Amino acid sequence: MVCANAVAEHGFAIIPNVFADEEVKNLIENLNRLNLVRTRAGLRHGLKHPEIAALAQDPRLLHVASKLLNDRALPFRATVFDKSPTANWLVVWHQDTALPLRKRRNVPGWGPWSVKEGVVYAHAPACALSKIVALRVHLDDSTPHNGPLRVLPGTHMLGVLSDDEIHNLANCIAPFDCVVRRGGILAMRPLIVHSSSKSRVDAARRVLHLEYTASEFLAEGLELAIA
Ligand SMILES: O=C(O)CCC(=O)C(=O)O
Repeated sequence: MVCANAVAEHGFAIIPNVFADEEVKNLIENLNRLNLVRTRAGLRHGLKHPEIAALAQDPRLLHVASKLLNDRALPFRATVFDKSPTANWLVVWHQDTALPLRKRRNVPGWGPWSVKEGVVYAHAPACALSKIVALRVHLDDSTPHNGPLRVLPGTHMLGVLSDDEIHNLANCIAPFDCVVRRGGILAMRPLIVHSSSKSRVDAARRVLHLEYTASEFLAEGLELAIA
């Protein structure tokens, strides 16, 4: 079930049928019951909700994450991406380079800094980002029509890229649409260049995006916040 070679080579892999339909239904019901303060695209800082924190500790997810990290796996951030007819959005090509940290500390290679919903963030260097893996749990089928995540395979190996470099890569690498059935997982490295389009249909496309690392200390004196 774990495709560490595919993730190492391409920066992503799809693992189908990890959660049964009933488990996904329960998770959606739990999420619906929470009084979520959401952004337009979904919800940040999901690990403060016990239901989401418990899912992040699911042995199946920890097993996949620790195989990909080749070490233990600690969940440190959860984001719900909720694309629907009432909240239809797109994201342009980018890499995930901002990390939540406990405290601001000026360390070479880290920054610029910002604060989102009370949590301190810094853009991180490639050496820190290479120690992270994300597992995206699909709460709905993602299809070619409802704005699936789209990736540029292999770009996770190119380090932190400028906007111009990302733009040029998007013009010369064929994108791959990560179509994943409900209950399946997409494993991805944060540095893979990715985007998603607006949905063209009425079907919702909800994803729980969980990030894992082996240690909260990614650099001298910088500790990840659990967010
Ligand atoms: O779920 C999506 O469509 C976008 C996800 C994304 O942009 C991200 O993880 O940074």
